[in-house]
Amino acid sequence: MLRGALPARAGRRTNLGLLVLLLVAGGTGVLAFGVGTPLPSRLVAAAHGAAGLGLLLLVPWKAVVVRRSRARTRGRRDPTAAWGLAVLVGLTVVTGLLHTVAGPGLAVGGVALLQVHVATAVGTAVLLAVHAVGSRQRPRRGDASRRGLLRAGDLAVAAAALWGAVEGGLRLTGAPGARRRGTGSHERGSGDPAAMPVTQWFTDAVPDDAGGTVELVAGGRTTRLRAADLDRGDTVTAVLDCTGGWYATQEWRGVRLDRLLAGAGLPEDGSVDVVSVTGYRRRLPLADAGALLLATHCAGRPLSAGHGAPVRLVAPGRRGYWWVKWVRRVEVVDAPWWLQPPFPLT
Ligand code: HEM
Ligand code: HEM
Ligand SMILES: Nc1nc2c(c(=O)[nH]1)N[C@H]1C(S)=C(S)[C@@H](COP(=O)(O)O)O[C@H]1N2
Ligand SMILES: [Mo]
Repeated sequence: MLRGALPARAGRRTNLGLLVLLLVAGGTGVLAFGVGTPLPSRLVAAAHGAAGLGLLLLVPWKAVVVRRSRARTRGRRDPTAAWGLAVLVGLTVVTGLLHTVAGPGLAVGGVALLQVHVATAVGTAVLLAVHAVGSRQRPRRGDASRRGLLRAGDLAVAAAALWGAVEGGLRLTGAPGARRRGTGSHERGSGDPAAMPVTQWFTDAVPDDAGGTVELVAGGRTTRLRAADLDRGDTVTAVLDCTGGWYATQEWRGVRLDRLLAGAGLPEDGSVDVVSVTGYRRRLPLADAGALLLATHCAGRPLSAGHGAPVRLVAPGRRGYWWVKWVRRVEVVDAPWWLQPPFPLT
């Protein structure tokens, strides 16, 4: 890709390069929201950054494609979708980069930059489908030849180098982004829950009254527990890492789920539904019960209303959207945990 004269190389391979980079960026972006453990999330975020930034490398080549296309098809092809795509891709890259450099404080009209990033990425996917399906650029056997793969390799190396340069630049300048977690999240309010953001998934809001009891449904029996009964002194230090781009390390206190469920006669490989008074819910594997906590306290103080009082789930190693707040019901079920939407819909 990066060898030889520009115009001679511009064309089908440029478009296919853009397609692959966009697919990798989109795929790793969604994956980044699914993984919460340090090494996998770091690898996913690095691949995401390299693919997204790599698009910039192909701009000079694509400019040639665009000029040729305009000369050839003048007036016969509606270019609206193509230029809309250009605008959305540009916004996606800029918002991603700004979030990476400066952190989750930046917002456009009250909407966090990372949410704008995801929204423009979704728009990009739609217009890309329109643009690419109409374009009839198909891979050819030659693309997988030694030379074809070498060119693809050049692009991958250059994209990784560009990502490395951005990372190096963050370190050198001491920008906030230099201190972000493997997931790309920036630290906010560790050890100080009052300084930690209160965040809802876009479908939910803080309830007026979260009640004071939790319904436990297991082994055919329903038990109603007062929140105070759930403060059994089990503690865990865990990182709450929101897909909105911030994280905080806190000490949580309450009762471990395996202790709570002990003796209930549980299914071998069942799951547990954790349901909020708001209807928000997540299903987790029972096998994880020993690592999950129903928390009543954070940093030694009762949870605030915003942070899930009276009871919330603490799910170490999982992204924030698993940490159900205002828990009303905990129910053991036979269904597998993956039988649910990958991201909350209610
Ligand atoms: C067309 C698709 C996309 C493109 C071109 C793109 C591009 C980018 C770029 C250039 C960055 C800055 C990376 C860096 O400087 O290291 C970034 C960051 C990020 N993007 Fe995307 N993105 C896309 C889709 C998505 C989607 C769908 C999601 C989530 C559902 C997502 C989540 C993120 C996150 C969490 C970061 C911060 C990562 C970090 O700080 O290391 N992106 N993106
Ligand atoms: C970053 C993503 C992309 C952007 C911003 C983009 C933008 C554009 C623009 C503005 C044009 C000129 C349209 C006109 O004024 O006539 C164009 C032409 C074209 N694009 Fe893309 N494009 C992208 C990715 C792709 C991909 C992934 C493919 C195919 C796999 C593709 C295939 C084509 C083809 C074949 C033409 C020439 C059309 C013709 O000559 O009739 N593009 N693109
Ligand atoms: N009931 C309910 N629980 C929820 C959410 C929600 O919208 N509703 N949002 C989740 C998300 S996305 C995150 S990041 C954390 C945020 O917890 P915090 O507001 O205590 O910081 O709560 C999780 N639990
Ligand atoms: Mo979140």
